[in-house]
Amino acid sequence: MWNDTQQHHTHEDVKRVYYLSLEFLLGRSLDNTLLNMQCKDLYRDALKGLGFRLEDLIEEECDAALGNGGLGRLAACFMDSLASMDYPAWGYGLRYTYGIFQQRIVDGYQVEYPDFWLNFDNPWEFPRLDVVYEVRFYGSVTKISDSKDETAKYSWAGGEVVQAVAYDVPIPGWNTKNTINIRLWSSKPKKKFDLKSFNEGNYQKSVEEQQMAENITSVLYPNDNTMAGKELRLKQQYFFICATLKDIVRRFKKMGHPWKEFPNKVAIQLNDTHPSLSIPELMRRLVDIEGLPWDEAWGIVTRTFAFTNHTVLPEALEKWPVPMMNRLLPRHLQIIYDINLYFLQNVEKIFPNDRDKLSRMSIIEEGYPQQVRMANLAVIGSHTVNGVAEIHSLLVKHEIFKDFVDYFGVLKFQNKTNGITPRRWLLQANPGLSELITEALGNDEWIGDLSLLKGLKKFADDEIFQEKWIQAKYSSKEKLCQYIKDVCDIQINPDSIFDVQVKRIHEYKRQFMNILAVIHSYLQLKNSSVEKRESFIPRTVIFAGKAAPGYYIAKLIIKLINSVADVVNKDKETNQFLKVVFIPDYNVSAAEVIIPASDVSQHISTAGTEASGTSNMKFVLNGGLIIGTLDGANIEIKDQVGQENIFIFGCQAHQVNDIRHTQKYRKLVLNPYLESVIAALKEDRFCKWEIIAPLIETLTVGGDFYLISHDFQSCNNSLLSLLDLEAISNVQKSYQDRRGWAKKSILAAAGMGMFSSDRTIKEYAQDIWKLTPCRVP
Ligand code: GL9
Repeated sequence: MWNDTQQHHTHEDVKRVYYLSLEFLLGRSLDNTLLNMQCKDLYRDALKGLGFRLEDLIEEECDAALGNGGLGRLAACFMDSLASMDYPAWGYGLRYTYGIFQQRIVDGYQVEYPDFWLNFDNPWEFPRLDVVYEVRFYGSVTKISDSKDETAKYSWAGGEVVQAVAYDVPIPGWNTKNTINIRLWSSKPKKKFDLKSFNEGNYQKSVEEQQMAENITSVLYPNDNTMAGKELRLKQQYFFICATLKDIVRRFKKMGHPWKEFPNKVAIQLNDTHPSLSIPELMRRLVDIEGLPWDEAWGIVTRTFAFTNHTVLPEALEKWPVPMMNRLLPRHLQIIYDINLYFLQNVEKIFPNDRDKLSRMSIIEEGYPQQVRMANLAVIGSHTVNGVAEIHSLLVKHEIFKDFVDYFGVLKFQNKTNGITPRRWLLQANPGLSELITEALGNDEWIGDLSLLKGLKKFADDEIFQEKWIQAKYSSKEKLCQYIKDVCDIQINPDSIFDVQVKRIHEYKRQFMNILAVIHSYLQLKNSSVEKRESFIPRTVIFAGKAAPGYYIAKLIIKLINSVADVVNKDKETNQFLKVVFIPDYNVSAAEVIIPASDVSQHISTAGTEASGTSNMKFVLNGGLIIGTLDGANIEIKDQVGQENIFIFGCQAHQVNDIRHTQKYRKLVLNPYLESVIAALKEDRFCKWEIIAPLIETLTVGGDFYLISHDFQSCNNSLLSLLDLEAISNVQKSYQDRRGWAKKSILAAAGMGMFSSDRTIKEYAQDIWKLTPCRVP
């Protein structure tokens, strides 16, 4: 089917979309593949005949963890949707030898271990030793014709040359033959061994060169929402897009179309700025190698590329020092200068005498050293720019790319709210709930059309259905209990409220605020009488997530969570009411166990900082309710599920600047509850004060940039509305609440139709790629 798909697309000579991403966070493939190919039962029986259990075999597989978090997982969900909806699509990425590091917790601290996921080979990849391209770095540029600048010819030669070898990963769609391809590049030395150097006694140098080539794809940079700035990272980016474009161009040329047809046959989506060197690279291919005039080439380039921005955090916007790029990619830097020159000349015509505007819009940022702004390059070289949720796309238009909106017009800037694939995140992760939904709706068409979930609304008050719904949730909770027992050796109570926050650890995501609120709850419990405690609904607060290895404050947040967990879990007076768990090594497979089990989950970033979030969608789809801020896709989720089925708190994005300003110019007064929490920390009640003092100082010294103090009160209130110490004091009341809760949970899940990545992909295909499905007969 994999081959048939390619042959059919070639035969039909269709337009293809290429999704270029430095990250694909695929997780495991076996279960998902069996479900998508609708042969899981058959396979289970066959295995049984051989004496194996499918469930055991599934657990043997390593996660393919070639991504950091949301951005890489989004790419994986998009591949599933592209395949399932019969789009002619390819994913392109890198085959890192080491994926995202494995996290262990030692003495409460994160320790990183290499993720050597290929140790026992990867049965899902097919090495394509016949698909190999050379990639050049460094070297020099010579002018090879004397004509005027615009038609001058240049050649780039010398330097180092390495090879890119293709590894193909099949992505079968659900309920279709369409099986698309993710092509991942692995770097290899060009010549096996430099015998000349060796004979000259330069053994060390020849081995080093081999090493250098293999280094390029050896490790995924483990940063979330920050840029690495290392030369090796820039090498990875160029290595990736050079091989990818050669492959795309080769496939196009095989069909024998004239160059002007390129944008009608090829759409390239840039997943963030990471692959945006593609823009000068395609220019180089067209002008230097294919001999097209500059303007014609630029027309082709700008009708081919589209760019997705995934964050507004300034520390994530990629910039490369001009001297570094000049050394590594001398011809590309020249091309970037030319693109910039022609662009700024045009801007100047429309906005004369606005030097500030020109300097903001320039691809080159002045300074020592000068820097290449990759976001400006991506905007200028693309026909469409999109954000990933409504609020984020507004910030993209009105703040980060405001000048470009003035110049290009607003139509170039779109929104494509993220989505998740219901195949992995409901059908696979939650078979119990899936079966119940299929039974209630009368068929399984919801798997391919998630909007059909709205049919569950009519069961929201149905007592029998509610009971089944609660049972499905309960058995997911029992599974998570077992998982936590296995990996953390902590016994938790499946009847307690599971309150979950799992995502990369980051100040803007405010796990810190969550754990401070947990301390507050604990102190309240400690100060309550025994009778009062009895009326407290038990709660288990579950954290998981990795911190970037160089992110000191994020690592302290992990230490604080574990320190609080140690004390709270051991406290015999309170531990039947409150427990805290930090699950180590959060990854896709852990998410598949954790997400179906949550009663509530926290998505509590400072308003205006989380572009979208996608786990928020996964939790609600699995019948969990959100405690969240008005940020990212939370806002659209609230609109879809109704505000009575989501717990919203905290300030709004448009208020953030004023609050920061006020805090700066009047002395910041911390919330009194927060003061008492800090007082307890100063008494060393959880860990030594010296250890976490630098973390607490982000509230008091730096000016509480993420507004934890400001939002703390309302954060606690939203928790208290769930956990009010006075509330729900008898069995009958809690039983009533149980039904009320089930109703909210059903209605929330029923409202999640629009968050299928099928919907997202359909919008990209129609509005950006101009791509039509092509079904394999
Ligand atoms: C992110 C945003 O932070 C998320 O809010 C968004 O949901 C995803 C997908 O659009 O993109 N941008 C980003 O750099 N990361 C995101 O998750 N970080 C990682 O993927 C590690």
